[in-house]
Amino acid sequence: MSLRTLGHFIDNRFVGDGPRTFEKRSPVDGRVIARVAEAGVEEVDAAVRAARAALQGEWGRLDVGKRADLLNAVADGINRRFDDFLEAEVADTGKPVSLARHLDIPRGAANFKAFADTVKGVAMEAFQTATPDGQGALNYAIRAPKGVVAVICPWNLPLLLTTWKVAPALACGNAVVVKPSEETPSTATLLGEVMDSVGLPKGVYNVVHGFGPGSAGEYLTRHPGVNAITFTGETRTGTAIMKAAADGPRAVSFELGGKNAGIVFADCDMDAAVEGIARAAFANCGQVCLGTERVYVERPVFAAFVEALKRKAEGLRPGRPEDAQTGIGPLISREHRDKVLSYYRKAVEEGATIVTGGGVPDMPAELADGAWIAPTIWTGLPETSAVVREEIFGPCCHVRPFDAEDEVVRLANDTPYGLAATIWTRDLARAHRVAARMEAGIVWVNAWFLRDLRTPFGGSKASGIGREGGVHSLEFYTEQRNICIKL
Ligand code: NAD
Ligand code: 6OH
Repeated sequence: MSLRTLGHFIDNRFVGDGPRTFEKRSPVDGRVIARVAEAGVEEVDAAVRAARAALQGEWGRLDVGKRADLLNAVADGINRRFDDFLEAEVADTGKPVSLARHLDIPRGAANFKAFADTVKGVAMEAFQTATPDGQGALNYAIRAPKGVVAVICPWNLPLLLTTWKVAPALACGNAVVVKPSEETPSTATLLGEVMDSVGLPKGVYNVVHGFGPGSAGEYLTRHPGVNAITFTGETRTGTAIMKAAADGPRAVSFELGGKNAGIVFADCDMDAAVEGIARAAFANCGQVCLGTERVYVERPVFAAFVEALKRKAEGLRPGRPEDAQTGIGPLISREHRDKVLSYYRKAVEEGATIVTGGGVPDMPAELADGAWIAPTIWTGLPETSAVVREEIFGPCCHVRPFDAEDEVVRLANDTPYGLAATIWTRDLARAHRVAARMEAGIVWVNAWFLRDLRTPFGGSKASGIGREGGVHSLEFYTEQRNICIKL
């Protein structure tokens, strides 16, 4: 593939032939695949001003039905250019084509359809109020957009997570400035072409490229013209962004890190549990915030479970994304691999038994500069070890036996995070009981990553602030204005 040049998308035009650019490398073989413009203060300011102007123009007057029509047109536009999105997402991330074809790109389109539907059916709150003259008053609350929304995105599911925030923001009538991850600049940029082609008014959707601190991310979150910030990424970054949002202050919606538990009871459908935990631990090379890096298995089935999970891990063939035999792609970058490998070393220092993996697989010479890593399973670590407590964000998990329900609930909840949990059992009463006791924003029973876009999504504890999804997104992307009419 030829070297791509990616500019910012501001006021429905691509800009960015300035002096500041950075290189995007392929995670598969380390080749430079794109040269990307890096936004400075001026470009970020231009994007925020374009968004503000859009709110004051035609977009600000468009009724909800027309906005919903445009969102549906964006979804159709993504589907029309499905192969372009697929190619761009796979090039940036190195993930298997089969995964992006079934998850990332369809969810990009589905997010727009879902929020087009949601916003059309939103009801108003109204009260009849008694007054001393007996005539009464009518109170009702309308929803207005928050204004200019900054959307800061990570690299693991780029289109899926960007559109998960852009779609409700636009459905509610906001204008957005998106800052994609420096690792995955392509699909948000391509989305600009779709937005323009379906007639989205100028300045409603803007994209600025760059890094976090001292770059586009920080400039955007500090910009006083931004009314609200929605962010998906690491908890530590969320803390930095919240400090920036304190000036104003501006509202934040945060989807942050996780260290999610998988709980396998002895009465489960074992094949389904092994399959489900394997996906939760290794899909997208373990780079899913909802993934399972801590697995607790009831003692009678512990040995059999570990053995079956090992076979699954060893069956995942690393390879080129387009190869149908490929079961696992590389990590996003060599830098991220250094971080994951530091945990692989730490596990050994902390006394883990390595069931499988633990290092870097042998790859053919042409892929040797990629960010390849072996899916890894450990046992035998204390709950206090860094590997069991900290989010690694790689294809790995620690498996530990348990004996009692209360014990496993305590173990699963003993974490600063609270994003997700997955429970495997055939006992319905136990499923409800244990699910309700999980300190997590989403709990799956006999499933993982099964999503209904109308449900509230977000994290407890250090895993986030707020809930998005369906009507819950309205709480963040709109502000209610109460109107009191004396009758
Ligand atoms: P990250 O926090 O390093 O970066 C996310 C984005 O923030 C990037 O665009 C980055 O450039 C930007 N950024 C970094 N520092 C910034 C700053 N000071 N100000 C403004 N912007 C800044 O996260 P990542 O490494 O891209 O993604 C992996 C992390 O995201 C993991 O922790 C994962 O759990 C989390 N994640 C959470 C969810 C969820 O729904 N809870 C979903 C996906 C990923
Ligand atoms: C994290 O890596 C995955 C997040 C998923 C969603 O936000 C979603 O809407 O499915």
